[in-house]
Amino acid sequence: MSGFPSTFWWGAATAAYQIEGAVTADGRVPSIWDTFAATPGNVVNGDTGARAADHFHRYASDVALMASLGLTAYRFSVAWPRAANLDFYDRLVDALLAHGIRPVATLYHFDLPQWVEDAGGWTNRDTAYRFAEFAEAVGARLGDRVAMWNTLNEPWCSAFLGYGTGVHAPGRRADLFAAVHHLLLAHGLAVPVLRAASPGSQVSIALNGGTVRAVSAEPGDVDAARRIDGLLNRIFFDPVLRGAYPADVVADTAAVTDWAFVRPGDLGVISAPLDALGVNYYQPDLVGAAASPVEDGSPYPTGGRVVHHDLPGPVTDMGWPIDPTGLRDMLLRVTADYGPIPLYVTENGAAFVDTVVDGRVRDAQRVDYLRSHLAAAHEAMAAGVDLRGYFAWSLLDNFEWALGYGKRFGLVHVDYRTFTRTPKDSAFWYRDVIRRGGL
Ligand code: GBH
Repeated sequence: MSGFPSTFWWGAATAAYQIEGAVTADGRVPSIWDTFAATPGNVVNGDTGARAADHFHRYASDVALMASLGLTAYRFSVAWPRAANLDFYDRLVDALLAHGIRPVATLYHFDLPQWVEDAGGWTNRDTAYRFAEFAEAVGARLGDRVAMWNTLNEPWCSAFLGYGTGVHAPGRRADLFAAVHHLLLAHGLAVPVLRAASPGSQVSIALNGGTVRAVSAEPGDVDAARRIDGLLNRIFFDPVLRGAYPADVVADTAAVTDWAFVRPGDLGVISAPLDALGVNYYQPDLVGAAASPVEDGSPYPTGGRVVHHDLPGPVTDMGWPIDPTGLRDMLLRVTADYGPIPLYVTENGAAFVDTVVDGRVRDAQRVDYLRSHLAAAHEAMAAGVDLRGYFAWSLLDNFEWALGYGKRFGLVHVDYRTFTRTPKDSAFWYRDVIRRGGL
């Protein structure tokens, strides 16, 4: 069926705190997720990342496993709390290159050092400058070998969940829009630093792209979709790619923030040209107007004017609807509104209840999910989207943040007592897709 270009990057993605464990090894300092997870009630079952998938000790066999699946790229994150000793990443990158796998490094995937949070975290402007220093240290150490950099992963989660709802670390209610701005400033400051340290590689950012749809064509519902699209997507895409915050978002949020933290020159820094753009896609969001103000528990400060509707049809173990047209539409929209720029799907995947039976995990639902989403990505390419690669989330079952180890996103099953890896049927299916160069 659908062939992909021979240059296409076939990848899988992970994040440091979700897989590494070894939280005190090599001088690693505590992160906000160590603190948050240690506080009862924050993470399901009291789970923490203390052992995770033990990848820190098992990286060599994990890289061999990636090679056996035929991956041509691997997206991992570098833990800022390990800044004092980056030896682990040095070994990881060398192992990847030895197996012909492109290293794609993300510099921030939710794991702020606790000492940075204690100084104000992302609500403090200084954090952006501390991040640029970290980027410089990582660039100096790995810049000769990393193929692509993502400055940040999903700053929406860091700001709206970390400083809004408090479902993510640090779980502190504060001016989440200050956090948005300082995250974006951190990104912008890191771009030239990484370019200087790593002239042969690409510099990018991984944003979550959620396709927001109105429940009807009624003006109130269309306006609800505009608000949520503004707060989920445009609040990040616009400053990074157009150098301005969307005027409607600034107006919509006037009751909760004055945006006084935006200083002259910041948007020029934030909109430093990129080589590529990463989009993480999981599910669409269906929204409409609220008849009377509602408190829906969503992370969006919309004054209760918006209702989030359930979509009909199947859902994953996260309760997220399965709709690959949302990925196609997101890629088309990003290209139309912000392109032309090379795109990568930096995360896409699904959690299901996976069990090992006679050494095998029959995750047919994940195969369907991945197949339909790759087909949707291919459709977007046929319509002119410059998509250069795809990273399945995730290589391994891992610590699913506030939901702990109960949600399994991996292509590879992890037994958390023995740390045994068992490639699921989806891993072998993905290997065959990569071998064929298409579906
Ligand atoms: C990603 O987050 C993370 O990068 C990754 O670490 C994580 O393991 C993976 O996905 C799976 O969760 O429903 O109102 O909250 C994705 C988180 C969830 C963020 C859906 C946007 C939609 C808005 N995304 N969310 S809302």
